[in-house]
Amino acid sequence: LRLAQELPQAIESDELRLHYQPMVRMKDREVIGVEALVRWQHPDKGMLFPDSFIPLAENSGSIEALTRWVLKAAIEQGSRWLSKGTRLYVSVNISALILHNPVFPDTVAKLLSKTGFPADLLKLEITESAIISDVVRASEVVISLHDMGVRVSIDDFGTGYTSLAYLRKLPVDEIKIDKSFVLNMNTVADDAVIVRTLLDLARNLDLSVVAEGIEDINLWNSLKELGCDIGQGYYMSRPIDVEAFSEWLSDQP
Ligand code: G
Ligand code: G
Ligand code: MN
Ligand code: NA
Repeated sequence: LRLAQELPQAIESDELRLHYQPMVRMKDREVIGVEALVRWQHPDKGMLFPDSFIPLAENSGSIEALTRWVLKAAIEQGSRWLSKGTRLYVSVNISALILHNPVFPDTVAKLLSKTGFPADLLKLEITESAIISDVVRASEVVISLHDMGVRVSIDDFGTGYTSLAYLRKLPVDEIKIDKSFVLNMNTVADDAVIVRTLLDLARNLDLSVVAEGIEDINLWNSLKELGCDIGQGYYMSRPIDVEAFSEWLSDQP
């Protein structure tokens, strides 16, 4: 409760940070984007992870301000990279509440026009449950974002119940296969079947696929062989701060 009360002030006084995890095109190992993941550098408690404060933000009305802060920071960082000749898309996680807010596309449009950041370098990760819980509102928002050129990705794919009809009707660009399936695909036959089925589904619907949770080279090789488009996971890098990320990037062959 105390944390929830502290959050608005923490956002104001810039206690939030972004960490970045690379997203790698599997066919040629090119780093093409990052997922931006928020942390709270709390003055007493140290670095807090999103699972400990995103739900509080959602329940206490701070999620709008938090999302705005994250989007602005991610877009500004993407712009800094771009101005140095590093073209990376930035992918931002969006809560259900935000996805159901009809003014959200306008917020995004304003942030993009202020910075001049290309809309097609911004990706928004939404969950299946956020779509299902209010299909009508979510569709309107997703359609507006798509019309602006912003990319939309379905996060944690396979864990929810998105009907195929929605996947086909909504202008979604990509699915992210949840790490719970990826992590054990080389040891649990059912998980391998699920991953292959999701890859087939995505291909048939002309969607790009990200596999998250690639923790070792065997998972990398299996997914590459299956034709997965983009990989993300500890095998390449954990989420790290911007300085560490720049260093990591310059070490890539
Ligand atoms: O590495 P990690 O602990 O960052 O992420 C844990 C969870 O927090 C993930 O499910 C991720 O989607 C979520 N998350 C991370 N950053 C944000 C954010 O800026 N907004 C929202 N809504 N969720 C986030
Ligand atoms: O739900 P979402 O996909 O937004 O969450 C991303 C989360 O996955 C973050 O908490 C991030 O730290 C975590 N993550 C990223 N790569 C790996 C990985 O290879 N293994 C595991 N176990 N978690 C990962
Ligand atoms: Mn995500
Ligand atoms: Na996920």
